[in-house]
Amino acid sequence: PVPAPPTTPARPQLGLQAIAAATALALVVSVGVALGGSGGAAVEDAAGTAAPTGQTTTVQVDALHMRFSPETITVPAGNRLVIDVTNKDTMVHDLVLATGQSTGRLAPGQSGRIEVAVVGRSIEGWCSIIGHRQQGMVFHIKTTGGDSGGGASGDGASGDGGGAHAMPGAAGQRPAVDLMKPPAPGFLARDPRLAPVPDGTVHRYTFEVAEAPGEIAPGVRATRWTYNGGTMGPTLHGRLGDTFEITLVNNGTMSHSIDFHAGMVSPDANMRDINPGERLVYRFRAEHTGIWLYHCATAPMPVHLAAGMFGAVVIDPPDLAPVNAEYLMTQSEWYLGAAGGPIDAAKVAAGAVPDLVMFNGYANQYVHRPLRAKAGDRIRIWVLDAGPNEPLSFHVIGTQFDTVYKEGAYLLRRDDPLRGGSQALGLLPAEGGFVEMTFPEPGTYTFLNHRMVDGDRGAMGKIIVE
Ligand SMILES: [Cu+2]
Repeated sequence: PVPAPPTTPARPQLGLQAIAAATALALVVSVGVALGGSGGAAVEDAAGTAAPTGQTTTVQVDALHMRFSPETITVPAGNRLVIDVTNKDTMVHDLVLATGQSTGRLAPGQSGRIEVAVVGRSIEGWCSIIGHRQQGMVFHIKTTGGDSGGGASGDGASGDGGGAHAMPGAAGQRPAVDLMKPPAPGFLARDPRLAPVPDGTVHRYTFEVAEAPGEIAPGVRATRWTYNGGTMGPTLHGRLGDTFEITLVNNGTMSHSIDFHAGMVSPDANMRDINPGERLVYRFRAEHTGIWLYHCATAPMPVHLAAGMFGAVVIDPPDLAPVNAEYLMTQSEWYLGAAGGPIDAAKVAAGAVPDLVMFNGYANQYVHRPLRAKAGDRIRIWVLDAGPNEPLSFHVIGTQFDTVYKEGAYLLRRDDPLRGGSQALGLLPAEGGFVEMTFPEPGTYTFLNHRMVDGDRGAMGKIIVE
């Protein structure tokens, strides 16, 4: 007998799940054949316990911008259903139902039809092109006046399309947040420009800690823990040798603190937890140039940081080249808890996949409120990865960096004799630097975390060049 190959403890379990899934699939297929039986693709019965009414409901559904519109339709139980789908998008889509019917692939401009004999229960649908369902191309059929429970959902998910799902894209369901939704018309993005160094060599600030409600993505509100009210604290900007004096005031309901990487001080007193109603003065001198993280250092640290208690200190290197504009992008993550509530500390502790990855405290804010430049402009973008967990590979589509500065040193300079160029500034949590670039011609240049799943979770923005 052949000895069993060594396996990790997880593998047999995965194998069993796979077998179970295959068995379940085989069952569904055989039931489908038995019920459908008309020679074509297997079609599952959708009638449930509803008696046929003899009526037909016809709906028009458009596929556009990676969405079905309308996304949810309601059909009187017992009616026949005809769905006419028109692909108004610029790419190929289809609509398949959990019961087995499909429009087939639809080229842009093409239409297709699905007919359901009798609808008696909820049915889920989606676009079957790989990745589209995870991007949010889902479709819900609901019934009135009949057995609307326990629908054909395809993967055991609930038929309640309005609910938030914890894991984006898990089991092909709509992500917890719809990042394709625009923010409200009055939405103001955080100013992405780095303000100039203020006068003087001593910079005094008061940071008030408060737990405050706010928006972190279009339509997504949460209770952030903040320095001065924002998802990210104020940006401090100074020169080598400057002194910073920050008075931290705890107006929150729990202990908080602050840790400035930009200074060298004993953590014991300066970074201590202060309780609600207390204050402390934190003083440091800028001994080294660069972009530095500050964050709350109260346990559990990743929770306090991700909840909004972080920011940037920029200490200019002495010989910075002139540029047309200077920006700052700080990446952080959010782990959604209850609607409007605080961050989910259990997700953070588990190292879960973040629900949102954002620049300057709001997912995709510069997609909706782009930066602007002119062809030929030279810009500098300071970049900081606040984390707490995700790395950042900062890339701008359509241009190259001719100057890269990371963690206190130039990796590349504009007059590089080898004509070297750079495509991404790679940063681990708490690392920072800047990149400089020019724009060859007018267009829309997207900047993003080229760890693309994080770009797709909101670490993205646009620069419109005229
Ligand atoms: Cu804190």
